[in-house]
Amino acid sequence: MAQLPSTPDAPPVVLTIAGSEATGGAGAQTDLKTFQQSGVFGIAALTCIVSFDPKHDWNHRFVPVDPQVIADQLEAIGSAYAIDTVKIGMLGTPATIEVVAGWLAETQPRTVVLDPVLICKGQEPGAALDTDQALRQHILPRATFVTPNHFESVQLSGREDIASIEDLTDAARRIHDASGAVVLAKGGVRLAGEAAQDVFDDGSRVDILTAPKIGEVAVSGAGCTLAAAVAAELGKGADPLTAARSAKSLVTASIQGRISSNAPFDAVWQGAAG
Ligand code: PXL
Repeated sequence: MAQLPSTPDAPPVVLTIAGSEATGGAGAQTDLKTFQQSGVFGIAALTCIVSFDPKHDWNHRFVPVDPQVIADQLEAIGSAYAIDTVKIGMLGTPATIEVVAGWLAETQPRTVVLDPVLICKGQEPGAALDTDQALRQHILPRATFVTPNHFESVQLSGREDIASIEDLTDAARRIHDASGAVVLAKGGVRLAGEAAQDVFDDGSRVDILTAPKIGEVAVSGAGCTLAAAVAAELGKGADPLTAARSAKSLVTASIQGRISSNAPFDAVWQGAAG
């Protein structure tokens, strides 16, 4: 049977390559909700499954998806759609990174938004070292837009510490210089003051994005939402700074509308953006 062509106002297709976080506060679940809220057709390739352990302080139980199964998902996706815009979230192992880097090299998507998840709450720092190294070496050079949080900005910039917006601005520039990507470095609740400030640096201009801080505790899924919303906006054709601004306002609304559960952290709700 012949396929009907997509309607002229068909939404852009945006892919997330990310992990599942079973409670729906972060990861691929969050990315797909963000894509829906942003008006793009969201699809996902799962890299790992994270199940918090309520009996052990809600630590992460982490199970990687078999590298061949990741390759299979990407094969199915790439055969169905010409992928132009990708968001990359948690990859989790060097083997996963190898598969994803190979697929990016082969497919050459125009826009690659990287949320450089170096370590998740509850993960052993030591166990993550090889993964961090592989991410820097094989994925970061393929990113066109990168959204490090405070910890990731310290790691990726090589700075001793980031204690002020000036430090974060310097870190963003260093990460841009090292990667060539547009950088949106997030201060979040980690920088003192009334506002949640992020530094945007595309190599030619630097902007400080500011929104009122909502509480002093980080909410699960805010970083995933930001990167997914940037990808969605870029997929719809926005320029990087406009995409960053729209994404930040979606995150602010999603934090404002957060939901609580029996887990010790609240989860963002993108639907609150209306
Ligand atoms: O928030 C970072 C993150 C990303 N992806 C997955 C996660 C987490 C943190 O819990 O579980 C799958």
